[in-house]
Amino acid sequence: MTNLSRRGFIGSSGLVLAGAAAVSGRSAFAAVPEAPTMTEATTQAPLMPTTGPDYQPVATLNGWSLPWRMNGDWKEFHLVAEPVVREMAPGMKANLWGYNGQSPGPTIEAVEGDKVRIYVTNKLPENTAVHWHGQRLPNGMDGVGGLTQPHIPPGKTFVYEFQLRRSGTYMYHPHSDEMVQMAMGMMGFFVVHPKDPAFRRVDRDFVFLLNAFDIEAGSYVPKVNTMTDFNLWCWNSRVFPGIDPFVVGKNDKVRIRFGNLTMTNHPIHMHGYEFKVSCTDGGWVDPAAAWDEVSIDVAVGQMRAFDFVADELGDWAIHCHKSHHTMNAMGHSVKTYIGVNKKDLAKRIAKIAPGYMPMGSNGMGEMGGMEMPLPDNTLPMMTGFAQFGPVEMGGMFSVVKVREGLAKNDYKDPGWFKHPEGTVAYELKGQKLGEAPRATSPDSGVKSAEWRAKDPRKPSLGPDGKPRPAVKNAHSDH
Ligand SMILES: [Cu+2]
Repeated sequence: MTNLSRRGFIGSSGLVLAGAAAVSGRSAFAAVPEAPTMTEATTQAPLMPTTGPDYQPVATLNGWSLPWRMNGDWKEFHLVAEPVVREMAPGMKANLWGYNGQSPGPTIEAVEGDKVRIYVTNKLPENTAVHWHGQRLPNGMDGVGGLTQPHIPPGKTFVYEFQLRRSGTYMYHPHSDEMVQMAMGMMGFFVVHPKDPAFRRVDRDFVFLLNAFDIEAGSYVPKVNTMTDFNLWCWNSRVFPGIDPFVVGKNDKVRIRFGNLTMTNHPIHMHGYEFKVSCTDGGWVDPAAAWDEVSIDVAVGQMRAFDFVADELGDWAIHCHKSHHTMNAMGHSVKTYIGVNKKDLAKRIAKIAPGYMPMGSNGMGEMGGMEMPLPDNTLPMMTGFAQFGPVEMGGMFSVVKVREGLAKNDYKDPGWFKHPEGTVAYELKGQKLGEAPRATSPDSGVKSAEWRAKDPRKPSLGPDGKPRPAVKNAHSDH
């Protein structure tokens, strides 16, 4: 018997269980542990260790960690693969597939050396299997449907048993109709804490998975066959402004870990600090081998963890540096109109297509502060308001909020940063600028292009006044 279960046995809960078993005549433990479910999409308080070596539990961004039970010297978890409704940001919900009520599934946390038994119940309408990405384990526990085990049919429960040989940063995801099941949101984080509580220890440890969905405006189900042109770029199936902030105390040692289960790479950039990559899904990085970065690219199927000491107070942006990934539900075929005088054009197009709104002539920034009519269950392309106005971001964006005097494990949003006086960029007033000659903008004298609005319902006429033959390629008239 391990130290942990002995402690449980002499505790009061152990006595209650023993008593219940005596009365019912059943084993102290039901054959399959309970499968808890989560109904909220907000970051839940970390799950403190109650048995075994001490460790700093992780905070799963807009997620939670899966409770377990000890059964002898086995740590037992129960995952349920099932359809879920996930709020992706206030104002938009999606019908996804996930585990235990949410997408992604709960984070599994355990300790190096633990023997884990993971029950997986399939409540999906099709087969599944779970692969434990990055783990050293017996081949038959690797979770590749057809290759290392039979697929788990709907309604059935399979059991995975293995010992956690290495501490580190891992994930789990289906290896059965993988493209569809990951496009539907099935995935979860798996953290193995070091046996030595002091090893690479930090004060705050955040985890999230990068995922992407293609959900048409006004609809709820992702298009699972999309390969690259996704319109919702997510951290843990959430988009900004729905992604919770990373709340840290001043001088905390902080670790941020993420894994990429999208179809493209993501250069994750954090403002305000340089950091060092401390861990990948292959294991810990020797500190002597790490160099300072402010952006770290995470390729498809990879995981990265970086560490820094939070010694600069403030609200520091953290985001994917691909600027199309900090947008929500945008149409990529929108034309660029910067510099075009289209006041008149918009009016003419609106006659044919009511509600038409062209991209701004001065850029798209003006859309961040605009209230546009949108279909139900559709998020604005870029929003999120902070203390100085619209942030003009969506998708893979959040804020690292570094504050003084936070209690340990207090992850409550502290609000916006109170900048010390004289430390915010300010408008120059009361002075005349010396002006050198500038290039003229299209609105200042250059002849505007001639625009015509064409009604697609009417045939276009050739120079002879007769309808032109139908054109196959819809792009040929641009
Ligand atoms: Cu990205």
